[in-house]
Amino acid sequence: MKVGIIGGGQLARMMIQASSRLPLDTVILDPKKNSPAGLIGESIIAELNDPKALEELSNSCDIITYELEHLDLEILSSVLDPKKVFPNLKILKIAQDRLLEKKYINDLDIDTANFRPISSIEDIENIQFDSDCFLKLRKSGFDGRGQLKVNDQKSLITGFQKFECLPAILEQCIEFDFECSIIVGRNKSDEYFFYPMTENLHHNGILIHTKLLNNPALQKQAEDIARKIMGSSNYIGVMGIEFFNVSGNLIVNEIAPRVHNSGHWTIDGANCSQFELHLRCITNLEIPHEIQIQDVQMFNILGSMPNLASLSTETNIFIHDYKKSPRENRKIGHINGVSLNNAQIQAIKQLLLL
Ligand code: AIR
Repeated sequence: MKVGIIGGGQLARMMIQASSRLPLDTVILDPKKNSPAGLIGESIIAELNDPKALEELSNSCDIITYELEHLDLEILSSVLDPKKVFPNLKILKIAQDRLLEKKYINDLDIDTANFRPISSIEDIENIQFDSDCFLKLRKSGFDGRGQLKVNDQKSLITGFQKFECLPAILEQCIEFDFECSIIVGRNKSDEYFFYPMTENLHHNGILIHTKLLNNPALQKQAEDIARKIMGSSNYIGVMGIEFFNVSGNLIVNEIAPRVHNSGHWTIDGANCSQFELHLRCITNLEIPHEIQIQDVQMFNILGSMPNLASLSTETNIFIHDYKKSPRENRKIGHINGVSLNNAQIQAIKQLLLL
């Protein structure tokens, strides 16, 4: 069986690495020859919205998946056989657009931050501010891109103009205790695999650290929410759901219809990584019925690769280098640490300037 992956970034790279344990071949589509995934696997080199290349991918693969959501849905729908695409294109459409996403979630009786659409300067005229808000582009923003904090009409208008008056939402800032997430897999037989939740620390909207949360009440809430979202959308594959914890109540921040950065710890801390689980779910390979977890933490490496030689001989520390060129705040690798002692945590933080 062959799986085609649209996108050749680190997420595709880690899927290819996981596929070596499975009876599967993979091919990626990416415009760059030396993309993180292209460096280790077969690739078709073309733009992600090139209909001919997508057709080639579709014809040569049994199953198609994607590792980023900002794709041209019209082209995908016209070229790909929907029976081969997982997660389905309906949930991709929802997850691509913050307005559709929030409405979908609220319609399932799941809480999100309060929001309103902003499509023109006129939409801003009657807005009264009683708390800080985020102006967020409906489409194409991630890792803190396409969002701005605003607290009055003037800053909102300036922000909207800075975003070239593209469709956006205005979202109320949530006073949360901490941010957390769950990674879940669902297969074609409606079987679920839930990883334990993690608490996530962000800096400027970019994830820098995850550690296991270990909170049964929140875990139960998160699993119920995941079942509602994934069941109602007939979701097949792995999904990441990000939450704000507000006094023990989970509020959904956003969903990712793919493997997720806050699940990278599963490579070294679980019996089945999120990448392997995703491949198993979409290709109908059996998924594990038991979960074995280690006490693991993940630290993102942003910008450029520091000299990590001092960590590389530690047997409980695993360095993952995506082989990307350096760029400010770019996710270029991560470190997983199993049962780290305090000295090791300090050493990692120092090297990563956290
Ligand atoms: N990605 C996809 N959505 C969010 C993220 N972080 C991953 C995918 C994608 C890569 O980040 O693997 O290909 C793009 O990273 P960059 O640094 O090239 O922008």
